[in-house]
Amino acid sequence: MLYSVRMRAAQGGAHEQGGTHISGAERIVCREELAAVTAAMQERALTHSRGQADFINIKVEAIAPETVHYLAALRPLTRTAPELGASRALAQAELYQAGVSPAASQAGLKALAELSDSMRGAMLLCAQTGRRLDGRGNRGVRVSRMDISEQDEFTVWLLKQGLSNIHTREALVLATKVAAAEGVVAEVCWSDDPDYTTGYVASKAGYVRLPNIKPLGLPQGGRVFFIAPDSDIAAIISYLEQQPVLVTVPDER
Ligand code: WAQ
Ligand code: MG
Repeated sequence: MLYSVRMRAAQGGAHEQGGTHISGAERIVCREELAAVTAAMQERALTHSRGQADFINIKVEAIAPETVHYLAALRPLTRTAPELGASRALAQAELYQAGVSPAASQAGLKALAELSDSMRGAMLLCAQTGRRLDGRGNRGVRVSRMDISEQDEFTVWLLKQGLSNIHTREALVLATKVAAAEGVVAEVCWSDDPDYTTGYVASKAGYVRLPNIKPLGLPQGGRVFFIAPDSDIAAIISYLEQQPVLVTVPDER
């Protein structure tokens, strides 16, 4: 049996009582790893750069191994712009390439830039009009039940590309699951960790890292998933929240 382990932590009370989102994490592990993984999640919530959590929710649920979808990781690429404006322009260009209209990508970047408090989930916007589709308000849609299939092999693969940090590792897993959803055109993200200023645009075509997309010290970040017109929103949300996914190292070409 495998276990989905999900953590969300807030400060000033639980999320549903208006607390500020501090940290979240999603893993899929075997029985032997459970104790260590839940302990590490608690520690992460209590020592986070966004502040010390006073509410931590850790949920453990068994997953039948045969329900897991295996997906090859998106290939990462880095496009470095010298400052925020140029980096966001690159984000817009990448989103356009992926099939997001200029109006929709503008609406998405504006929605992220204007967040006063970080959400614990993502906003779903129409890739054509930029209209919000998920109706989840400040909560957003939290992608869950995903992890790396073979941790050590994945580490080696990332290192070969000069990538080693935990942000990239976790974001690649999430972006790979999201990009594989039927109806998802692209994603844009930057971290809510004040000390992490690299974001990305991801689509079925790949994962483009974008350094300098936010100012250093800013605790606001978020995610926008752009959805093709006429998609089944309930089915997309159900896949994002429920479908177990393990991400594998892509075959060498
Ligand atoms: N599902 C949906 N949205 C999420 C999830 C999730 N599981 N986890 C985080 N978010 C949203 C939420 O609004 C957070 O406030 C926001 O994303 C940022 O989350 O390769 O660290 O975990 O170097 O702070 C990009 C890495 C790192 C780029 C992004 O995001 C690279 C990052 P964070
Ligand atoms: Mg964060």
